[in-house]
Amino acid sequence: MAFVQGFMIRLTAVLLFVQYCQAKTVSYDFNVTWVNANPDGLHERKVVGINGQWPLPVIEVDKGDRLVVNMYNGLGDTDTSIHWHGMFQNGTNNMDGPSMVTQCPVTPGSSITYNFTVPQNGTYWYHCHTDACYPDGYRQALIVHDNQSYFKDMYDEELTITMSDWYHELIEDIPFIRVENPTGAEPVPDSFLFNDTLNTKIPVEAGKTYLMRLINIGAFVAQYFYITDHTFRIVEIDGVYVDAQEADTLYLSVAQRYSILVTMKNSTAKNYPIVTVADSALLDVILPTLQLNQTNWLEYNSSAEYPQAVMAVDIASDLVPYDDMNLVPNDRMELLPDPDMTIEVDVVMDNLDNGAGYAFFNNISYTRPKVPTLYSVLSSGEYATNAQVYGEYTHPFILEQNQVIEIILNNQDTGSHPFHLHGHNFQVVSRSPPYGSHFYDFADGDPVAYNATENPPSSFPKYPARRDTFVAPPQGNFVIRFVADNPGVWLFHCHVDWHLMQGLALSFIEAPTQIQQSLSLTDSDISICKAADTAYEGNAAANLDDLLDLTGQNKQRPWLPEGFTTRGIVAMVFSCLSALLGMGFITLYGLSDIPSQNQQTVEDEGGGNSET
Ligand SMILES: *[C@@H]1O[C@H](CO)[C@@H](O)[C@H](O)[C@H]1NC(C)=O
Ligand SMILES: *[C@@H]1O[C@H](CO)[C@@H](O)[C@H](O)[C@H]1NC(C)=O
Ligand SMILES: *[C@@H]1O[C@H](CO)[C@@H](O)[C@H](O)[C@H]1NC(C)=O
Ligand SMILES: *[C@@H]1O[C@H](CO)[C@@H](O)[C@H](O)[C@H]1NC(C)=O
Ligand SMILES: *[C@@H]1O[C@H](CO)[C@@H](O)[C@H](O)[C@H]1NC(C)=O
Ligand SMILES: *[C@@H]1O[C@H](CO)[C@@H](O)[C@H](O)[C@H]1NC(C)=O
Ligand SMILES: *[C@@H]1O[C@H](CO)[C@@H](O)[C@H](O)[C@H]1NC(C)=O
Ligand SMILES: *[C@@H]1O[C@H](CO)[C@@H](O)[C@H](O)[C@H]1NC(C)=O
Ligand SMILES: *[C@@H]1O[C@H](CO)[C@@H](O)[C@H](O)[C@H]1NC(C)=O
Ligand SMILES: *[C@@H]1O[C@H](CO)[C@@H](O)[C@H](O)[C@H]1NC(C)=O
Ligand SMILES: *[C@@H]1O[C@H](CO)[C@@H](O)[C@H](O)[C@H]1NC(C)=O
Ligand SMILES: [Cu+2]
Repeated sequence: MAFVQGFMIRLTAVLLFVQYCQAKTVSYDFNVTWVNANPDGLHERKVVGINGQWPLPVIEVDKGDRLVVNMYNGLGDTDTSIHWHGMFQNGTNNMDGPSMVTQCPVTPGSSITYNFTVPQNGTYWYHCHTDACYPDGYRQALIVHDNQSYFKDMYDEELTITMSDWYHELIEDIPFIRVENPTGAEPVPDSFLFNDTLNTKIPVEAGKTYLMRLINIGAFVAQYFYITDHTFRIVEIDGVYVDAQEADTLYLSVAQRYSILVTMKNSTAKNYPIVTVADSALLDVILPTLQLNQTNWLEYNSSAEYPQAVMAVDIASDLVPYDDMNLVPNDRMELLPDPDMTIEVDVVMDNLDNGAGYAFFNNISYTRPKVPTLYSVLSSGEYATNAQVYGEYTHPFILEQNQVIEIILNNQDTGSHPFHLHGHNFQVVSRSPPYGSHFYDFADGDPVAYNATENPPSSFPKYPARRDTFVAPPQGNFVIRFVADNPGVWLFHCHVDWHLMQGLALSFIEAPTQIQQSLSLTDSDISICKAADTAYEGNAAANLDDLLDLTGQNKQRPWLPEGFTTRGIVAMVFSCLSALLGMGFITLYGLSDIPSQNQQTVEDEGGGNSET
């Protein structure tokens, strides 16, 4: 036995060594420019292309490779950056991509080189992380192949499939944060794409098993996924291998990934619909022209017909997706111990003094600092462990290295929100029960905050599912845990881009002293900042002389005076605008889910907030 064990250890070491030797560098040159595309066949528009192409290139690497992407911003009019969604960037926090968090925005005419190793496996994606730029097409799959996965012998071929919502207008041309939309109703997409197009026929061979990597690269809307008359096995979520689990329907919020094994039938007589259905519960208004469901096909036989999916009569009760809480990571990582630090946040949608709708963790709507937060860490010496340096409006939390962190999130909003943590995946230890007849449906009632008494640790899963994006149910709550074992500045935010725009984000400053020991500003970082006319030293207010003086920091707008309510603003706006025919539609989609309140309204106050 001892001999065998010793041999196995040596063999493993050799294999690891061989693997290490084989790790290669995969390089891409990205010249980012505007190109035209018409993916839904309804409307040609300007999209962000790479090297003159759109859809963008799928990045493919093997586990352990180094990925180098030289990006040139040839957009002419728009700043940009790339986030590698799900990549831990362990030791390379400066490669994470969000502007004003770990780098300055890359202005037109500037370049940046992203350069990091990929020790993870699985299905990821990359997307722009500067302002709201990825819905304009700047997003695509990033696949890490792993020929040592436990399911490597269980499939014949791999397929990568993205799904997304799609707008016909440039994001900057879609009105959103403004007094005419006080409830913050999200703009409704014009269509839903399947792998950046529609009516896709995927040729398959009878009897074969495919590993399908599914990624929702959308900006807002979650989607159901199923294949008529086929079940499948879930083997990966967000880069984490899970024990194969039979399922027939999935729910993918934006930014979530699932890998599934689908075994084909033996008969080539028919083609079968692959169906995606947009979660209409998220939409305030559904125009009759909006096609929520899409039929694509497993093509067994190109001379057979391509049947349209027969949709469930009642989507809410007939489409029951697999609950990701029940998945067990294949590595059997156990529930983390009781947390060293617990952060409890409420998700709130409310108005600020301009009457527009914003999003808050507790009472803070994330507002970008004057210096990228990572650069504040690097330039603040021993003050780096003082949260004050990072300004109130980046909503900073200082984490000590290797602490177990717990986030308790209470969603006071009537919509669901998919939360994403950079630099980590997290254990999903609790989530409030589903509401209504349907998984993420909202049933009338009051928000339910997490109650630790009712959820003792003994009720937590022994091997909790881990992922990097998880959905908070409407008016419900969730609890997640992770270990602060990755020094860096990491954003935790809602992945609905509209909500991020509204400020639904907070910052973790994880092990700042260790960050200072491993990273420093490079000449290239500095020249990117200079081109962007952005400070790269000092606190959130760009003050290097007095790191605790935040005078001049960017702030969220002031609160409305006491007594003003959303309902009041709606009433006011409506009375102002009812005179202006033609603006009706934009206004109306903002009016559809006004919470009823019995408080004073703007009208009761007999006055209005200024900016109308
Ligand atoms: C990027 O592409 C544009 C349009 O094709 C071209 O004019 C420009 O020279 C390219 N820039 C670089 C750095 O490759
Ligand atoms: C497994 O992948 C590595 C690269 O990560 C490659 O070098 C090796 O040849 C692959 N092995 C097999 C058996 O395909
Ligand atoms: C990427 O980083 C590695 C390690 O720091 C370095 O050796 C290599 O030269 C870098 N490559 C590029 C293209 O910058
Ligand atoms: C989806 O699109 C990507 C990018 O165009 C392509 O590489 C991939 O093969 C497509 N997937 C399928 C199943 O056709
Ligand atoms: C990555 O793959 C290896 C085997 O190829 C496995 O041991 C490891 O647990 C995987 N990582 C995750 C996060 O699933
Ligand atoms: C297809 O045929 C194989 C080999 O005969 C058999 O093992 C398998 O169960 C069949 N699959 C289905 C879905 O009937
Ligand atoms: C393909 O479908 C056609 C039309 O239904 C049918 O006549 C043909 O036999 C099928 N071919 C195979 C190989 O199953
Ligand atoms: C798909 O959804 C549209 C509404 O978006 C509906 O009119 C249509 O009947 C649905 N298609 C099927 C096949 O159910
Ligand atoms: C948030 O609440 C805290 C505690 O009540 C208060 O000190 C702080 O000023 C508030 N911040 C904002 C932006 O309202
Ligand atoms: C939490 O649940 C316990 C047990 O049901 C109950 O006694 C307590 O009042 C609850 N706490 C809150 C704040 O609702
Ligand atoms: C980062 O690397 C450190 C040191 O190798 C390791 O202990 C830690 O687990 C890693 N963290 C993540 C999130 O990969
Ligand atoms: Cu959200």
